[in-house]
Amino acid sequence: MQDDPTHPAQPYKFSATSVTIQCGGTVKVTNTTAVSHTFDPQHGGFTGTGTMPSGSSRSVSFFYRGDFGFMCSFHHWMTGTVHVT
Ligand SMILES: [Cu+2]
Repeated sequence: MQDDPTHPAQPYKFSATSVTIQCGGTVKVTNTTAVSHTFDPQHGGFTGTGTMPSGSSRSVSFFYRGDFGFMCSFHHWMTGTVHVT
């Protein structure tokens, strides 16, 4: 996650909103902002991180093929999709 100075009313975003990985692979998520975020599923399909404090990183594994939406539970405009092939 990173700051988004182009949207002052929505000051955070995921630096990548579309990610493609192979089944069984992982996505590494890093919070580069000063506040907490999450990397959680919109409709299931993977185990979310829960709260990630400022400066933290997590690796999230994907064990099912398909397209899985992710979001920040604190900032609902922060969304994206992982494509698992
Ligand atoms: Cu957030």
